[in-house]
Order: sequence, then structure tokens, then C-alpha cells
Amino acid sequence: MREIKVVWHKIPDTDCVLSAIIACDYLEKKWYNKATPYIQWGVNKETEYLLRELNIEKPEIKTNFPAGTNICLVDHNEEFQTLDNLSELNVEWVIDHHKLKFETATPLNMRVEPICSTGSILYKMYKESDFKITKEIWTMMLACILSDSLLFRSATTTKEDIILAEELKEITWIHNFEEFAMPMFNAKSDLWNMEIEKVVKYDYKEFDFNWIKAGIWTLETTNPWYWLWRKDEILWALEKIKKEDNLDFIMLSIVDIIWEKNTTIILDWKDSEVLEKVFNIKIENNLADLKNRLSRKKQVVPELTKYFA
Ligand SMILES: [Mn+2]
Repeated sequence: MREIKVVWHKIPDTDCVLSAIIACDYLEKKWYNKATPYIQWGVNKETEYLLRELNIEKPEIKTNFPAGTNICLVDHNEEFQTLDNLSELNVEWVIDHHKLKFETATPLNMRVEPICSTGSILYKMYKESDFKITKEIWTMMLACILSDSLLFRSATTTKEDIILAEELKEITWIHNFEEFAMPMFNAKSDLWNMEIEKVVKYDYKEFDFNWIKAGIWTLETTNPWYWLWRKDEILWALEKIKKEDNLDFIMLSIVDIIWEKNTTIILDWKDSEVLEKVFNIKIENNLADLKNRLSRKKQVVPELTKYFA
């Protein structure tokens, strides 16, 4: 009996969670008797909403597996983003749309494409096969595309994603993307009751820029004004996290999904100086106007990488 565990990265978003569930369906149709999805951390509210709507059970949390377990990595490939004991595991599959930093001892199946979501890649993989697909799976793919592309607003969106979404529109009968995606975005923005530190760390990624340890947070929301209004509390949280996690540079981008604007909160003059140089802007009251740079992956991190190099 061939088994495989499908896992996604440490701080999961909708694309990776749903992609892992879709990948299980795909792998079971292809080569494996059993494929099971696992999370390494709780899911965000957008994903929670979708799982509820689609009637899918939330997968179990697990951060390591017995040595030799067959693994499929979905929506990530870098070691620090994944299972604690990856080097002891047998990675047989990687399905991803991020930059690659990966080495294995044995050959593996790898599908990496520069499109907006892992869901888009999986859709293409199904198209190349003749597997039967349920309406839930089609719908999940569409949700992946709309979530990761912020309804095609993000710079990571490619022409191909739009074509794939249009095809999915016909299959799923979901004809109004706006109507389908808005409750997702609203669910994601519903962080009112959460502690400010957790809010700040909600979508957190750590980067290593040439010995500079940087924490870059993004808060994608339909109500940015609310978080800007709580700026002082956020600054307090940023300061605390910077100390505790030993970071050299931090920033928190409040991304307005509706009006496509990025307002970034900066803690101190040192970090301000960096950002002013990188983006050629003026920072006032700890706020940086990063205009329509909605994508951390495509529009923020590459610029900072260049700067710190
Ligand atoms: Mn993704």
C-alpha cells in the first residue's frame, strides 16, 4: 500500500490549504492508495470560512513524521517553512509557485510554475489527465486563484490565471467572482477580537537578507482604516516582536484589497531610512505609502533583496 502525506507551509493561507486537499484527490487518482493532508499551524479565517462553506473537515496539525514517510510539499519548498524533520523524510512530490531552494537525495516529481496560485497549477495537472473531478474540487481551485490573486488585483496574476478562472467559471457555474470572493475577503479581515500581537503576526514571513534578519508582515484587509486607527498598539507589538525574535528590520503592510493600496507601518528611523531609499519615498508618522504594491513576493521582497545585497 502506497501512502503519502501532503503538507503545506507553516503559516497557511487559502491557496496552500485547499491545494493540499486537492492534491490528495489527485495523488489518490494517480499513484497512491492513500493521500492525507496535514497542517502545521491553525488556518486563517478566510480558509476557515471556505472549509465551512464547502463542508470540508479541517485537517489535523502535525509538524513532523516518522523517518522515511512519503511527503508531498504544496505551495512551498524552502526548508525553514516546512516540517521539522524534512531531511529524514522521503519527498516524492513538490507542487509550488514560489522561488526554488531545494535539494534531494533522490529524483522526485516536481511541478513549479510562475503563476498566481498552486490551485492554478493543479487545475492544469487535472486538465492533462482524464480524472473525474467533483464540483467541490473545481470550486476549491477557483477559490485558490481568487484568494492568491486578490481577485486579479495582485501583481502575481498572470494572463493564464485569468484564462483558467474563466474556464472554471463555466464549470462551477460561479459567474460572479466579486460575489464569490467578497465574503472570503471579509472573513479574512474579521480579526477584531484577536490580540494585537496575533494580528500583526497573522501573515508573517521571515527573510534572511545577507545576514540581515527581516520580518515582513502583510495584513490583507477590506477595512484598512480600522488597523491604521490602531497604529500605536501595532507599533507597540512590532517593537516587542522585534526584540523577542531578534530581528534587524521589520515592516507591516496594511493592504487594502478593495482600493488596492499598501500603507506600511514602520517602527523606527533605521528601518524608515531603508524603506525611504528602497522605494524613494518620504516616511511620516511611521507610515510609508507604498502605493499599489500589493504583492510582498513580487513587489517588496525583491527590492529589499537588491538593497541589502
Ligand atoms: Mn500560494
